[in-house]
Amino acid sequence: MKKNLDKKNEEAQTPTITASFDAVIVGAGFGGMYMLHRLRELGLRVRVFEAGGDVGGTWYWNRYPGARCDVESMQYSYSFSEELEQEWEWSEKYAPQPEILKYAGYVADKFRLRRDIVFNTRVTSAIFDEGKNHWIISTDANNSVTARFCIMAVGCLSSANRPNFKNLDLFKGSQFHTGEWPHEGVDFTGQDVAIIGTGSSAIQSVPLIARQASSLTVFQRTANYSVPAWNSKMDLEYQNTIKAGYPALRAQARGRPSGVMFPFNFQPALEPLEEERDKIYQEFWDRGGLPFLGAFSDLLFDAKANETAAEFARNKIKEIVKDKTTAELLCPTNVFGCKRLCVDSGYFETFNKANVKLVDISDKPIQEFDIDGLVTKDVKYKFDSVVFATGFAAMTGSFEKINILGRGGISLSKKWEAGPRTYLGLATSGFPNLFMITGPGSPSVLASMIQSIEQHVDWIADCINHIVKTGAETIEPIQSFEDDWVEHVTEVSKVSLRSTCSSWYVGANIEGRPRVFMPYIGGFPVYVDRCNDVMTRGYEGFLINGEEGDRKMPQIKYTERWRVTLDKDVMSPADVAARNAPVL
Ligand code: N01
Repeated sequence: MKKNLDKKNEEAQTPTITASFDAVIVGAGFGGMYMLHRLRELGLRVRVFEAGGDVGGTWYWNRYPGARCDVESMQYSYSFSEELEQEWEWSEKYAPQPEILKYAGYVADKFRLRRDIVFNTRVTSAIFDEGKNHWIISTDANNSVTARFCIMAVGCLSSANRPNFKNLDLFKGSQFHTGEWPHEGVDFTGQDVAIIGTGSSAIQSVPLIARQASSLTVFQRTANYSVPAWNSKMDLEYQNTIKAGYPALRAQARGRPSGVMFPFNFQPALEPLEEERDKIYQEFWDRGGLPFLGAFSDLLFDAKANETAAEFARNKIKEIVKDKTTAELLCPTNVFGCKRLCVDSGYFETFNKANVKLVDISDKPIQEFDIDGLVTKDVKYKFDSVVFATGFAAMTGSFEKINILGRGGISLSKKWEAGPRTYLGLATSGFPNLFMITGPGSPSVLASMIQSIEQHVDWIADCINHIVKTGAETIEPIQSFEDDWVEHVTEVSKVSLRSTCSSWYVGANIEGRPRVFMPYIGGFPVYVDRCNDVMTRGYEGFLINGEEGDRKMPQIKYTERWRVTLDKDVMSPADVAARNAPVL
């Protein structure tokens, strides 16, 4: 067996090289697109490989009915080009998936990105050649190229989780995963449909599928909190006001732990009396969406404070859902906002429809599928189609799909077996010249994604430019700095209630994965400050050409715009951790 494996590795390490580049980028979502733009500006020869048929990444694949962004459109957009900011017009407060995809296409056209992107091509391996200090990148098109730098822009939520249900192959109906939705759409008219999962994807798609299907059965393992989006057509006056002051808005957003600007109440939740507190909750509920978490300062730090928000949200569900048993089952019992808070348009209301049924599988899991449906402990359900809204192998899943081998042939999957280990979520020791955009250990999914992406890309572009300009060959994190960062990421996560439940943030949505809090929860500006310091100190914590010290001061070009001022009015988990004190 070992012999076979050795042979396989040998074959993998001697591919025929068809081209050489300065940099290869894996993925043409918002991260890969912007990385390409920056590296081309620096005069590098770059090639992007993308598994999908066009740009857009997560927005290319997630085409399920109702898919839309949960960050307001005016903030969920690139900020690097003022011209782009000014000319693009969003049609709704929260943009729907087709419009975000159109935006990605528009950016690709405007900056002529597609000419350096190879579509419909999945990278299968990236192997570091220590003799030549370059990466050999192979694809499923039987093609291998080399590159000095390899940048993983593979996304945080891109590897669909399809639970291994017994006998699923026997099922003769249609199967869909929300994260890999057919491009031609799906017509459920006249069908009995099942949906498994009640996370954001289900919460967005359930109301629309219920409008079409004859019947919809929702299989719920864990109830989820959701705040209404109150989505609306874009108010032109609002859009113009934002466009007139975009730099100020972006700067304010960068100062916030979440990287998003929204009203925030500095008061602790237990300070006002119940009646006054509920009035404040109602105000934030009426604004809708994720900003509800800003109703009080300590909702994600103090369990008692959190329970007041949880109770408010549960009461809303009970007000909306007419059937008492269904309403009770839909009421979550875990910490409010611990799993990613969902944002909906009529999710709970949908359970008042005669054709929609909720099945609680929390203690009666799905046992198996059969030819025309599925079986739980004691009930058999029949349906024509099943929708898996079962989420993703978050943060690390897309890395695991690629055979990434660093120094000494060490595999990244092996190195990350007990949880991802990175320095700042940007790079990992033993893998020289390999960068990741919004990798585990960076704020990524806990901040506005495009903002997180832009900050990483600018930092990586400046770093690569420095290596190239100084004539150095390699850069990679120092093990001890990486270890300290991993420890810090874990320590900071403990001050937040978000670390307390079985969410995809900790990998607990999938059986057998290590339980590690993966994104950096210390706050976007705190993190950005750290990245800036590392750069200003000549890439502190990195080995350059295998050596520490004797730093040449870097020329900082793109990272300059990320010199943020921490918004001291808003509670940052890193601040809290540093003070080692509970929040008021
Ligand atoms: O995935 P999820 P998602 N048997 O992991 C259940 C982003 N996003 O695709 O909670 C039965 O949240 C699982 O149950 P449990 C956003 O960041 C954004 O909905 O693990 N059930 C859960 O209910 C979001 O958080 C938008 O007990 C099983 C569901 O499947 C992230 O993507 C829109 C199961 C999965 O929920 C992921 O959201 C959509 C099993 N074996 C997504 N396995 C925006 O608005 C899993 N489940 C931008």
